[in-house]
Amino acid sequence: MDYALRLGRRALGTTAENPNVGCVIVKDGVVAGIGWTMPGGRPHAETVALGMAGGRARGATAYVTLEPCAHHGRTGPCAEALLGAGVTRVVTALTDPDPRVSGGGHAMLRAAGVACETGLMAEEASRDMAGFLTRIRLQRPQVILKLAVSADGKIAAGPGQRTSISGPEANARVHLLRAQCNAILVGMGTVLADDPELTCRLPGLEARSPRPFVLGGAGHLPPASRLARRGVEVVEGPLPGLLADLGRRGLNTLLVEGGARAARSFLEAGLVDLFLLIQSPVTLGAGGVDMLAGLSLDQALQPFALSGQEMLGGDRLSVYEARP
Ligand code: AOF
Ligand code: ZN
Repeated sequence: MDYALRLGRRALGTTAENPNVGCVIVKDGVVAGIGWTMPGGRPHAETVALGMAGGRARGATAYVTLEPCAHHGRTGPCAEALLGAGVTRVVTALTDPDPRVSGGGHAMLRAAGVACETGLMAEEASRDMAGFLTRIRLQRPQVILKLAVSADGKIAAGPGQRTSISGPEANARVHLLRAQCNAILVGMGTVLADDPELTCRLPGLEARSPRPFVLGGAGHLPPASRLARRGVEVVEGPLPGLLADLGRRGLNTLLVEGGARAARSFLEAGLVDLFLLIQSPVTLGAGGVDMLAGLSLDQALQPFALSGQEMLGGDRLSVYEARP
């Protein structure tokens, strides 16, 4: 299952509105086939793994990170494909909350006499597929807030000044995160101050840039800005309605990259699921721009629990998960 989860993670950010599922087929202790959900959401992971396994799937065990689907979509149900290939045991991490599946895949397999267990590495799978799970359960994308701040809690040396705060290792991690998210959003203040591009610039992953959005309100999008030239959507209005709209459009994950006012709005609305705080050792001084536009970090972190910390070069990344 650990291997299947790793395979599923390769597809992060590429499968919306589908989840990023991984599948490993094992016959007599040997891996016979592997697969993950293909870009755009089809073929599903099981179909890919069965294709590789061929006749070796007969009598094999399939490890799948999500319950095999039971509905007729663009192709037949994966549960049926597993049965057709002669798989005799299926182990899954999670039940699929999609109302079209929701236990139906497991039931179909059991009814046909397949040994079927679920719940293996469920916690890890819930983290990996949090985007899809959040969209199905809350009808909105999972919101990941990322902020890079100085040792004294500033995001820029002064108002309107583009300031680089974190080092190359942290920046590379942020670009990987962009590749793994469906959409990215910044406030108009950040567009005016930084003129960001919001693309993934990791070698080989350039095609995986998330769809860009700007939260309007403070001024207009300058026609000569990088985002205007790329084509960006300016969105406005109360955040819950805005997120519901992104959810209806099939986006599983939204990365909010600042600035201070956008971060504060999402935090105050209780709409941040994952808060990634990058703290650099540099000091910007009293003239710097406060990281949360007046909201204290202690207060902002109240609804979160620290779930991990690591050093990225000289910068510290702290991961906070919203408490359920
Ligand atoms: C699986 N394996 O790899 C994925 C699954 O629109 P469709 O027909 O592609 O179906 C989408 C639904 O299928 C999606 O909402 C989720 O319930 C399931 N995704 N299922 O067995 C996979 N990606
Ligand atoms: Zn399927």
